[in-house]
Parts: sequence; structure tokens; C-alpha cells
Amino acid sequence: MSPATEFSDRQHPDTIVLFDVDGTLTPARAFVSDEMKETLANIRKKVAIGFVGGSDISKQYEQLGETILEDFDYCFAENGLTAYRLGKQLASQSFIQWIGEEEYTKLVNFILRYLADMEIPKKRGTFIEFRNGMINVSPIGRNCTREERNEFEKFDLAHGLRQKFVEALKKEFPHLALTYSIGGQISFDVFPTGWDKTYCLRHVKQDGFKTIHFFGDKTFKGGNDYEIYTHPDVVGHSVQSPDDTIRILKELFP
Ligand code: M1P
Repeated sequence: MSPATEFSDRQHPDTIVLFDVDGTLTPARAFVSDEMKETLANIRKKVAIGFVGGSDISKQYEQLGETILEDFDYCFAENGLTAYRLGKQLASQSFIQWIGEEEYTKLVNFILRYLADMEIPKKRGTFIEFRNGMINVSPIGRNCTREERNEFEKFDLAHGLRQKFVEALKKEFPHLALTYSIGGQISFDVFPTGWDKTYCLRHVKQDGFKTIHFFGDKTFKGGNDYEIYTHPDVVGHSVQSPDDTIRILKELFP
């Protein structure tokens, strides 16, 4: 299969570079730097580029800017369950259709009861965020402040709250093929097994790319970049920070 004609102006039309967002293109839940924007615009002359984040698209607009649909060839939110190619939205699947209302209600009820019994110093609001391809569960609540977010992360590191929560869910719902992924600071994602970041590969493969690079920071087993980073069709790059991403990009595409 030859690469899609829309990318024939690139120096390497058969290569795509995909990036995780938090910790790779931006600091966690913060804004992209001008230096990163400039670096991405430069490498886009050479290869196709895309991001693949766990968050929903509204958070990626906040972090990467209002022009993401123009700045990236591919935009993958929720691991690719919400997908755009050259500014146009692609067909997708939904979590609620997959799980069905009955099982979903049981899952939510269990989560809410577990949260109510959880002893933590602070609770705020939006404990479950319902998204297209997943739900996101946060013991402190998504609308905590940045300071509260950092506090929770430290508290969780010391007490393993999210890990225990995930174990309880696995025990309660063994019949559901769900994956629980701790990708950020204050929450974890719940989605059908297989709907991890490798989900987005089905979209890029249709364009005939021969080389697929991926950059991510949570590339360790259990991290939400692990599956795509270790995928046999992908050249994985593990980074420590956005600066690290820029450094490797400059080496790869001088
Ligand atoms: O992109 C990584 C994660 O970012 C957020 O996590 P948190 O708010 O816990 O830092 C969430 O949007 C989560 O869904 C996502 O996987």
C-alpha cells in the first residue's frame, strides 16, 4: 500500500510520528511551549504528525491550543476513540454502546459507593467523567485545583489508593473485559480491553505509512503508553519530559 497522496509533499511521506500529550508534548495538564510548537511545525515539513492522548478532546484544545485540527495531521483523543484526520472527524465506537446501560449502571453504582467510603483528606467534584470511549474516575474529583491535584498525587503515591480501587473493580467485575489505566495524576481511565492507545493505529494504517514512531513518557508496564510503545509495528521512544522529546526529534530529523 502506498502512502496517502495528501502527505506526498513531506520529505518522508511514508513516515508518521505520534505523540502522547501529558509529559511528552506538555507538562502534565499544562500548556504547550512555543519551542515545542515550533519544533512540531518544522518536523511536519518532513513527516506526518499526530497526537494520541488519553484525555478527551476539550483538554487537548486547552493544552495544545485552539488550532490543533490544523496543526496536526491526526488528532486522537481518548486513545483514538475520538479521531480527526486532516481536520475531519473519523467514524468511531462508543463505550456506552459497548457495555450497555445495565452493566454500566452496576459499574457506576459500585464506583460511587466505593468513593463514598474512601478516606482521603479532600474531596471535590466530578468523580466520574463520562466520555465517548471510556469513563474517567477520580477519587478527589476532576475539578480540584492544581495545588490539590499535586497533593492528591503525593498522597496516592504513599497510599496506593488508585491501585487498590482498580483491584476492587477487577474483583467485582471479572466478567467485563475492561482495562483500568492509571495515566495521570488524580484519576484512572476505564475502557474495553484493546481500546488503549494502539486503537489509533487502525486509522493511520489505512494511510499506508511504513514507519510509525511513537513518543511517550508512561511507557513502563501498566503505564498508558505501554501497549503502543511496545507494539511490533511501532518504533517507540520513551521520554522523561517535553524537553527530552524535542532533543530526540532534533536527532531523528535534523
Ligand atoms: O493523558 C493522561 C491522563 O490525563 C488525565 O489524567 P489526570 O487528570 O489524572 O492527571 C486524564 O484526562 C486521563 O484520562 C488521561 O489518561
